[in-house]
Amino acid sequence: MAGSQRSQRAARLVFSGSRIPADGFREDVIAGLSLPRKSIPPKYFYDAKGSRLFEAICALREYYPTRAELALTRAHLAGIARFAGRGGVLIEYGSGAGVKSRLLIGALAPSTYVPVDISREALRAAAAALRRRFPRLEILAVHGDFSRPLRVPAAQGRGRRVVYFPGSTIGNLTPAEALAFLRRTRGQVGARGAMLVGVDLKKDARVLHAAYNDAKGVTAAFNLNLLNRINRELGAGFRLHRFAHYAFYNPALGRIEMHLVSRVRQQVRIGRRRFSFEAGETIHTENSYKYSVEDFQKLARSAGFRSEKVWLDAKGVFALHGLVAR
Ligand code: AVJ
Repeated sequence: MAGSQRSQRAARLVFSGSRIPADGFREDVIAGLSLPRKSIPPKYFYDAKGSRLFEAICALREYYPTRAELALTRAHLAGIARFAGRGGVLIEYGSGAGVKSRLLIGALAPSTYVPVDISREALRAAAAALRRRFPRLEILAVHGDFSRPLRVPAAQGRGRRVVYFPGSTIGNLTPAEALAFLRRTRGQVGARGAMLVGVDLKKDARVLHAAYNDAKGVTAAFNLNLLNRINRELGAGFRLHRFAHYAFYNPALGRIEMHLVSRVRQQVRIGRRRFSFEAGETIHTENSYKYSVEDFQKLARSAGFRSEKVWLDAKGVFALHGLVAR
């Protein structure tokens, strides 16, 4: 049986060949704040505190995607496993805390699991927990940024490569970026490969608005924590009470936009540089695109995939697409 040949060694923590994620932080922040419309990439939300705040968002009453995706994964686990096949190599992008990963690993029994995450802390904790739960599973943890080309270490395990990309993280990319990302992934899994992508669906703007403007202010804290991180890691002088969380649904572009709005006209120092803000000027910190089933199928098709299966939760708010190479 394949299981007896599985590696017995402890979970390895392999660092990807791409740049370590935090390397570009200073350059990206300075470049983003120098633009006529200021912006900072959302991947920088996830320092240790940001990762904890994101976990808290996932538990909020208003934030439906996490629960919906977990429910649909539980409900359709056997079908998902039939689609993906057993005993292959399971690669997960943005693995985070990994509740769904556990379900999937249990059902797919991959020979090798390759979690890729930008948060070193989250990755370490998740790899250690999985190690205890699945002692015979080979785990190749990759600390890296999946939004850029990434070298995934050669797995011991043979068999089909399946990329798991849950959480609607793909919504952080513009459709053009998502297309390029899917194409690259298509190249990575090969002609026999597959992909499982979690995608948040378009829906009533009030539901979307509430999900990104929760009553407890956790999403606001998550957004503002970016300024804290810049202060701490880049020696900046952002005063957090001078900025406000601002999130809204942009129906023309089919996306939630998150911004930090300057409450006053002000200057902020980062190291020896100064950046000016008008009152009401914003830093665009995140997009979260929403796709209808058909929209996403079209995108996948242009990227060289065929959407073979689509699973929805009972309320019809979230989709999991099973893509195969075409
Ligand atoms: C992790 C990108 C899927 O866009 O809903 C949650 C991040 N931002 N609340 C999302 C997020 C504000 C989340 N993703």
